Amino acid sequence: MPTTTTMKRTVAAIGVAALLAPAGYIAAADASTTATIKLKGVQFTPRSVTVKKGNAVKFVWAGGTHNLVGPGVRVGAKSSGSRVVTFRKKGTFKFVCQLHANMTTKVIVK
Ligand SMILES: [Cu+2]
Repeated sequence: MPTTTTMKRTVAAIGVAALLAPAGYIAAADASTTATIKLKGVQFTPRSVTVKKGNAVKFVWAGGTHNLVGPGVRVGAKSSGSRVVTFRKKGTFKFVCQLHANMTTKVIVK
């Protein structure tokens, strides 16, 4: 029987920390809010908005209970209020509500 030395080192360090790393935007109200996305029913309205780099998007809880999760943003479940998110980098940023399947929206920053 041959001796086999197997070094199985699974590097599974890719975890929550990486997923939660800020993607270039922070929650702040120091930029022009150029779009509003409502969380209502079982969906975001609209499903997509486009803003310019440096602008902000206001997420408004307009009906039902929802949380809001995106890169660098995590708001617990609630049924009213709002959150302004400023986008400082170009790209497409996806947001989800984990309480409702397929409840997603995206912010396209140009
Ligand atoms: Cu929801």
